Amino acid sequence: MIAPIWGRVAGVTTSSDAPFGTGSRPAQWWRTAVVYQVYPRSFADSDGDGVGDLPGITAHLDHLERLGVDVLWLSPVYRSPMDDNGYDISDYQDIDPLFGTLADLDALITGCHAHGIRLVMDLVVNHTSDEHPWFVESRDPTSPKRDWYWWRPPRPGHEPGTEGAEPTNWESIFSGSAWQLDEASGEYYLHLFSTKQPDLNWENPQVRQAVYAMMRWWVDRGVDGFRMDVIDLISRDPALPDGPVPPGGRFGSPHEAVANGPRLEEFLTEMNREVGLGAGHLLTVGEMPGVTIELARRVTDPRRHELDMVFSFAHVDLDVRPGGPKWDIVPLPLPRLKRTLADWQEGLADVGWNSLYWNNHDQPRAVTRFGDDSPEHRVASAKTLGTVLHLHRGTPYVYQGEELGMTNAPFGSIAEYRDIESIRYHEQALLSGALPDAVMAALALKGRDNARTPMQWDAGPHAGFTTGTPWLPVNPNHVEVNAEAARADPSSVFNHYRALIALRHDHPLVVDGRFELLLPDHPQLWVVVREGAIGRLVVLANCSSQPVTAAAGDLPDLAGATVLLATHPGREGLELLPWESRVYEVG
Ligand code: TEU
Repeated sequence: MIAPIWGRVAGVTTSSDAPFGTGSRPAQWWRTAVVYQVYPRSFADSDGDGVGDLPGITAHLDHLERLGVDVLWLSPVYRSPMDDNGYDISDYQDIDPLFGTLADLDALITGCHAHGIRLVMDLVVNHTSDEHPWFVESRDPTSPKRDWYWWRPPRPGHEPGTEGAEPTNWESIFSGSAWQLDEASGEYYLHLFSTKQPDLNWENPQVRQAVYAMMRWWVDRGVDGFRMDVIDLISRDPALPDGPVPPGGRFGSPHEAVANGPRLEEFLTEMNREVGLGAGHLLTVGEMPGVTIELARRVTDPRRHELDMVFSFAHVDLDVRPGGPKWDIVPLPLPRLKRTLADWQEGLADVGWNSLYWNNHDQPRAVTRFGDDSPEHRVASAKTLGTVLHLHRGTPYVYQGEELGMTNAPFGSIAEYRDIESIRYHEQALLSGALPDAVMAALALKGRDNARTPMQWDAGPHAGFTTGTPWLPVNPNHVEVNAEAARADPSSVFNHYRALIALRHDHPLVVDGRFELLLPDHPQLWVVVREGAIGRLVVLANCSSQPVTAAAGDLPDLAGATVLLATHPGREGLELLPWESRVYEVG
């Protein structure tokens, strides 16, 4: 593995064999790092029950080391009733038996560190499970924990349980009302996600202290940071105002009242201080579906001691009709995608830091969505998408299977879906009169199970993921698209990602070069320049399935430039094949 070049960025040298989490680390080590996300349920099953688990991950760390990634972000493995595959947590300080034990997690941390990889936990504290002891206690109106959640009486003048009696008109992100009536007390509780994910009340200082204590416990256990689930939702407008109702709709959007709320940054600063997140060796990344560039600049400004970086949704919301749900899909012209990423590059150029991602466990597969997953173009388009993203300035995130060019899944009927969001959307959309074919078409493009089919390890039964029956069927294309074949093939997507990651470790311009987007309106070409005192890199990419010829006058002078990485090695000239891309080093 290529040793990270911590010193080059921070101007400080450090011993790369110092134990993780101890000693002094240079500030902002994550600027040179690449993060790999593991969705444990779908990564590797060690015990044949059809569900991935912790020992399965530990057994595959060689795959991550070979790829060269620096950090593993682990989606939730905590105790959970699994209503939302672990994003509904009933015990923050234990592991769900489905995934293993605390001892298995300790073994994973040790194994990661032995492979030179840090481990970042998912932190889901906007809500708990309704089976968390805090919420169970909170159901009693006289309990001191009543105020730990958002309990409210019915709307004045309405009987509990009748239509319109919900305290606000808010729609849950998983469809239907965001309020659930508790028959025993006659009051409702708020759940922005499923009914089994009641929202915590961050206004209550005891809630915050309980969360910080839990986080300190994990840091003491040896984890290297946190990815914070929907952290932009933790502060609300205390008046809980109704949201605007779209024409013909029944519910209003809670967005204005709950996203980027008035105390968000106060809470983040407090968390940073109370947990010691600024100690230098930890990585924090906040998932923020509603974040703006302006807010991201503040939250990731190191002087404010909030977060290291955030996940913006700007580029993954572009194929949605403005203001509409994620299922209301519109075509996405390349210039809009380029412009959006460039706006974030420019917005955070002098202050703060970007995260870079195409994929995660909630998004469809990038090669299907932004590339071309046909047999002719799958490999080249997966490589080119990787090249373009990793040559932006920020910390890239690779989602399991992305490094193989895994594609969306060919689900046939709703019975094949397992994701609560997809199932609830299907049910609610049909109830409100949507055409079944349109609903299935939207699910095929955007359903989260596309990202959750099992990791494709080899061409054997169930792709080598399990010896049992997988909880979600493997994609039949695992016969060709799999890790074993990819590792052995020098021209695979895997080896291209490996080279991209090595380039980030080796080349200071990839980390810190000034970013410039050229030809912003070109419908096929994506051209990026990264420039610094030591020279410049030029990324020339054809992001289309047709050939294209670039005009020399439109590009920087490439005379004498060296090609550092290419989808089609050995080719020269300005005519690019479909999805061909090159990274040039100039001067
Ligand atoms: O997701 C938050 C979120 O708003 C979306 O990405 C969501 O998954 C949905 O697709 C929007 O339509 C986070 C987690 O990443 C997700 O897996 C959880 O289901 C959700 O929070 C609740 O914890």
